[in-house]
Amino acid sequence: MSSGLYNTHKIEFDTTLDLTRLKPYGDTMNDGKVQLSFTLPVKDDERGVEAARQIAKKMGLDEPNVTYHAPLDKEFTFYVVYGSCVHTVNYEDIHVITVESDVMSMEETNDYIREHIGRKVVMVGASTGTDAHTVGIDAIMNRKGFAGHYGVERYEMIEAYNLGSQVPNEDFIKKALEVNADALLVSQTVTQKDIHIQNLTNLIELLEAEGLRDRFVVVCGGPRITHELAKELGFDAGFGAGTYGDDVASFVVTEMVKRGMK
Ligand code: B12
Repeated sequence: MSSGLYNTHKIEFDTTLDLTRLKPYGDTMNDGKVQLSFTLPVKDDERGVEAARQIAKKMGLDEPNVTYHAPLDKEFTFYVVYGSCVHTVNYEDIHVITVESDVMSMEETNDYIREHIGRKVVMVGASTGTDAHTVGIDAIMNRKGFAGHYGVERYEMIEAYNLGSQVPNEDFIKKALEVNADALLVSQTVTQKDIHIQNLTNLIELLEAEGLRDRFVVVCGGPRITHELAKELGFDAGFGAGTYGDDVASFVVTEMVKRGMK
């Protein structure tokens, strides 16, 4: 409807939240708005922009708009595309496997260890195989910790050994035996060509071959690690992005008590 000079016609948006047909949210419910960035191995010109637009459309973005493009070098261009995702998922049908343990503070974990285990818990951690990334394992282990959460080295009742990066699985196990470890903490960041799966599987196979698997609580973590994947590979737990030392410490000590490890 219009009145006078100005058009006061009100656009009606569908604002109903239907969790069986969940879509990204931009400004209004169900608008499906997303922003996507990628690189194409072509030069930065109008033809490349059209290619980026068509690729976004094929990915399920309605009315894709290339809002930014910049050359990375002569034959590679970076694009940012904005558009409305046409796909939906049924949120009601989604079930994920997550680590089920209450997260305790550092003080609570120390008290729990004193009361239920009665000695220091020994943890050995490393970024194993060829993986050179140390920031993740440091976030979990270093005294200063990460984002205001202390790492396990700071816990009075935990004796922690951080072996750093590129530690072969054989050396990792050797050190764990040498210090009589209770828990192994493995970090894996690089997932190209599924190298993390090969490396994590190899660790479990080595432990099983030596009859050592049940001697340790074995957990892994990294940006592309899920609890479900970790369980599938034979680990006790897996932790992804946003994990803190307290999540890991709480899991390890409660798991030890559950398994009667003294
Ligand atoms: C810093 C960095 C590097 C540094 C590492 C320095 C160092 N000392 O760690 C350097 C420059 C050496 C590097 C090298 C490489 N990198 Co790099 N790197 C990164 C970068 C920018 C940040 C990673 C990081 O520090 N994150 C911060 C930490 C805190 O997060 P996090 O690791 O996820 O850790 C958290 C959780 O995952 C979890 N967690 C992690 N570990 C553990 C362990 C346990 C036991 C538990 C419970 C939890 C847990 O808790 C942590 C805290 O919440 C990422 C890109 C990015 N922005 O993420 C790329 C990235 C990880 N690198 C990448 C690549 C490809 C490489 C190289 C292969 C590049 C090359 N071609 O040479 C090499 C790898 C060499 C090798 N042999 O490993 C890719 C990996 C792609 C993939 N999926 O495989 C990324 C994603 C970049 C990209 N977009 O391509 N890299």
